[in-house]
Amino acid sequence: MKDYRPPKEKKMNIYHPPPGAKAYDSGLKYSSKTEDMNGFEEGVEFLPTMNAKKLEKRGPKRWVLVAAIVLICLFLSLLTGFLVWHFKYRNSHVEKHYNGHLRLPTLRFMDAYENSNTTEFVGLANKVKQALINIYNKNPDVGPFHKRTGISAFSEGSVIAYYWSQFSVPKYKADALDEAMANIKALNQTGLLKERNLDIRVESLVAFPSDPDIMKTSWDNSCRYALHAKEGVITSFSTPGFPNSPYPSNARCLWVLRGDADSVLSLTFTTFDVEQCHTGDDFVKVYDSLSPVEPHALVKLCGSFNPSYNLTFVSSQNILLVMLITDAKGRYPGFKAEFFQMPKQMTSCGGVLMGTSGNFSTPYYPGHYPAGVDCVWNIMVPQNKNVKVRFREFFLLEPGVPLDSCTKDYVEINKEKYCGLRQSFVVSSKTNQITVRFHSDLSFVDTGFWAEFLSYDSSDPCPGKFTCQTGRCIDKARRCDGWLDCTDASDEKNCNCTEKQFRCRNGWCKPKYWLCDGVNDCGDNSDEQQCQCPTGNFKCSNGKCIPEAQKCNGKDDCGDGSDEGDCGSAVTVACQEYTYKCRNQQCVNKRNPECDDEQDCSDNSDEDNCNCGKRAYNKKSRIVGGQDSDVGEWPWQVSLHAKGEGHICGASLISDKWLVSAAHCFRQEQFVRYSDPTLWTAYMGLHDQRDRTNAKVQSRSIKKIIQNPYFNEYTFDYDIAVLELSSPVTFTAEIEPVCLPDVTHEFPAGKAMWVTGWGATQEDGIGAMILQKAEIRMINQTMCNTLLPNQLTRQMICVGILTGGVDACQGDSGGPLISIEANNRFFLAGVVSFGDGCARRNKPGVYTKVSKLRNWIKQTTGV
Ligand code: 4AZ
Repeated sequence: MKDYRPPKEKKMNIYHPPPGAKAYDSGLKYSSKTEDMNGFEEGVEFLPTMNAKKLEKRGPKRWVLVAAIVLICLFLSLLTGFLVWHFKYRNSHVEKHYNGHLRLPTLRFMDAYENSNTTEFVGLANKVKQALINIYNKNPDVGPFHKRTGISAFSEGSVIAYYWSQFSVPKYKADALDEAMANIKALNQTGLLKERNLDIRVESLVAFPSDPDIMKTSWDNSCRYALHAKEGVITSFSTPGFPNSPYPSNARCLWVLRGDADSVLSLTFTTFDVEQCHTGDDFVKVYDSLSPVEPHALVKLCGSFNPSYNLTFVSSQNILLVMLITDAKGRYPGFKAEFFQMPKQMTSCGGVLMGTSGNFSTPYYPGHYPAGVDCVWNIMVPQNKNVKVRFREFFLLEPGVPLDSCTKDYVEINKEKYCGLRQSFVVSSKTNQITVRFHSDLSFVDTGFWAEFLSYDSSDPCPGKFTCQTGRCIDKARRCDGWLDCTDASDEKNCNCTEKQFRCRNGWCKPKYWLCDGVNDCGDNSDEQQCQCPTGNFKCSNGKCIPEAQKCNGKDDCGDGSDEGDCGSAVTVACQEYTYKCRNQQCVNKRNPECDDEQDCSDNSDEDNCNCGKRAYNKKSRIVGGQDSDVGEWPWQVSLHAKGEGHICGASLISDKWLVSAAHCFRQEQFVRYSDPTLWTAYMGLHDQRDRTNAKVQSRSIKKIIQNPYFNEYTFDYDIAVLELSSPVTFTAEIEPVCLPDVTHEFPAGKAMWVTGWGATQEDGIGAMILQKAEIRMINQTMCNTLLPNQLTRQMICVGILTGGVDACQGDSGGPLISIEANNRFFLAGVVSFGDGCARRNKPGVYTKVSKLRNWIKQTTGV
């Protein structure tokens, strides 16, 4: 290029071909003769004649050349675009996996089909594989993309073959493949297909897309087990290494369980402890099939269950598949399970029930009912009577089913369907007959129901009582008292309000002192409307109205801090009485920031010492009201025994060596010095008072009892004490500390809380043997003062169910009142202190307010 000189204006460089060379051909023809270039000869500069690489720089030939280059570039980019589209998008493939099964109606099952190493298995598997490929090849949306098919098992029912198929399909054809596989039956048009040269018939062919979680290829598939039940024998199996070492990580373990033809299997997990559902991806799934397909999944289990939780499942055929999927993290023991076979007829259910009363339940209750059953009970009571059915327990919950649709498992009576979890309810008939139908579909099962039927006199269904429209009988005094005692509210309809009541807009009568208490008692909120602040104002917790602009301005305009307590995300603000103080002395204006698993303080001190308030066992809290707890449900609960007297008070574990209880439990009495620590023994991990020697129980003597110095024996003000254990306890699944709320922690009125203890189960009654639990609600301080006049101090809260019937009682004192806070963490909101009797109407229990005494606990125990 060094010979090139820039061309002068309007002058052209002309290419001189070397002797014998052809003119440059760009598609347009140029003459190389200079005479053709009239008028352009002057000033023409020439490139060296021998430089064949030099191109003409000017003149029409150059434009043609440029156009040609542009066209070529355009063509090349189009080609590149097409190739990218073709290979990256149009031709990019996705892997698709399906599981399914089919029936071979002309064959008879033989034992050899149970073992995949036998020649019989291999021979039949090859035939079925080929039959499936033939079927796939009939559809252009399926056949061309088929990669692999395998037969995983055979079972009885003529012969049922379980298979999996893998496809590699261009992305844009994946939906068509899904659709074709969902209608795979249609490919097998006649429904009964005799495969040419294969000598087998295929029917009832189904395919389901595999769960992508299950299809990961990097699993260690080495744990596969095949077990066949023996007549009259219970067979046990467990996860590899159980209980001495954790189950393998990144594993997919399968247990194929079988029974003899015409039997069904009963499977029970006797111990179950895998990774918590919310922290990892480990789970166990049980299928009513030998294919791991969602439409035949009976249950998906994760976390841990205490031994008393019923984990029994019954198959609808003589097969079950148990699958354990584990991820890379976590070290958990796994499960131990047992199964046995029983005759299929035992699953039969329903029938005719006669008499004046009786009981009936879903098959295997309280074990889980089988999938795919239909039961019909025709109930008939004497001719001159009517009949009602009371469902005592009702658990028909299926994942993903809206409670108002009951599309899967349900009970049907008088054309109305019932499903989900329900508290005791009654359905009545206006004749002497009623028909109860129960249906379970092919997937996901629950424990079902147990119910009783009763005959009643149609002219007087509830002698001496009020009859709800649902058929339930309630005390006459409960009619028009403002409480909804009938589930359909029929006890509160058509009432004349008394002078102590006001009339809601919807016509209901409610006690006057419920007006403006912050709770929507009327249902239409009319009891709270006259007391609202004018628009543009904020209503403080103490009822005061302040301009909206003063909310979250860093100043306590309400006087109770309620305008500054909850201002969204934590922001460092000037410290006030109601703002949470971090260890670095900075304050944040987020409500209840401690141990909520979010960093709110810049030094993260709000999340320090948060090894508390979590329980190891899964808990499905299904019933409201006093009832038996499960083992490990309240792992901070402590039973305090006094020498020679047994259980006296409850307490809560707050660290490995400190307990919180009520000061009044340790009063100096004339003959017994309850303040003497040597009198007491604390039992941790206790469930049943009769079983204190259980290995899960840890007992300790008491080293120190510190009553709050302000405790008042007469008013029960400051009713709190801390107790030091003689030596620390070891935390286990049944023994864990509870979290303590910060001084600024707020528990709003109406919040549900749990109270637990071995106290009396009725006023003047005797203590419970099994730890009891009851769900109650926080009541606002104004209402508490109205209901328990002149009794409450600022160190007390009142909590209960004002209709009565649920409460703490004698022997529960000192025990925990628990609030479930952010991320399912359990906080000690109160200590059982006293009450006006037990479970009386309008007489909630009184509890020591722990948040108020948080600093004192810290000072005395360091916790
Ligand atoms: C008691 O005597 C007691 N209803 C505890 C709580 C209540 C009543 C009595 C609350 O230990």
